[in-house]
Amino acid sequence: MSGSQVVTPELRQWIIEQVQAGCQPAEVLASMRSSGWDEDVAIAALEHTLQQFTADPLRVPAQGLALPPAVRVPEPALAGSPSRLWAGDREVSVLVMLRNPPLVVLGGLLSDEECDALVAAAEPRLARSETVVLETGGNEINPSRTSRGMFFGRGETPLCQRIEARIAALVNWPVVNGEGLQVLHYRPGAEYKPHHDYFDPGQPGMAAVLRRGGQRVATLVMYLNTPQQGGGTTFPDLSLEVAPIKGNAVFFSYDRPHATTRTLHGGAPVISGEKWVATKWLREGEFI
Ligand code: PD2
Ligand code: ZN
Repeated sequence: MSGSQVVTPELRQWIIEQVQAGCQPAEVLASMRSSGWDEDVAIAALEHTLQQFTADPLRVPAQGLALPPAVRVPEPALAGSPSRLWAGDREVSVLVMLRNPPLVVLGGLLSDEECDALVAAAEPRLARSETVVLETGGNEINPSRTSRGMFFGRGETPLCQRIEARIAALVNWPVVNGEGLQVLHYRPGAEYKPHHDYFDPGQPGMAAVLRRGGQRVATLVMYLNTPQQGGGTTFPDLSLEVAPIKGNAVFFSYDRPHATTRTLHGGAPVISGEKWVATKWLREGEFI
């Protein structure tokens, strides 16, 4: 409980040492949260300690401590805690809802036939998944991501169009702000280690990525099959794991490209069976 947590001089010294060693304040906050510190107490301790620390002109400058500004994000109409949401052409169940970060687990977003059709269309086009290279903005194979995947162009097929329109209606965000659907396939042992989906704006290669519609502001992971064991979507900062169930999905948004959004997430290793997902990323503006 926050009432019993006391910020000692030793803790302040530890915070300063972490920052001097090159840790970002958000990383220090995440360490404090994972060792049991109440979030409000940890933020207050960080702010107070770093304000005092950076006020000393002989020490590190205060730059880099400010958060990027918050932006508007897509959001399903969850006011009044509905158990079902209208998604333009079908109703979807609300299975779990979190306010901070905004996260909702949805039941029945896709039909079995839609899941199977997406898998069938994607399978011949799969290649080892890549991630964005921060320095250049290009793509590369990354050992932390051992799935195979492919991208559909936005609106590439009538099925893509139907799903994109459904998502747009569900989260109140224009179709044109969406990237094309990405389909991923994981075999036993394959995983996607925890990461953020937003782009780090401080990295040089990001200017080119951000020109195509600005930041990512939300993610929808749709499960196209039900693996026998493993393959959940994990949220380490929330101690949450979403079970991959065919036709269901998890949606979450992040209003700034910063770890304080607590949207760190990963695809846990598949233990047995295989896993298929489709990911939809939503941008601030029109994705071109
Ligand atoms: O496959 C997943 O569960 C998963 C987990 C984390 C997918 C993504 N991230 C992604 O495509 O960004
Ligand atoms: Zn992700």
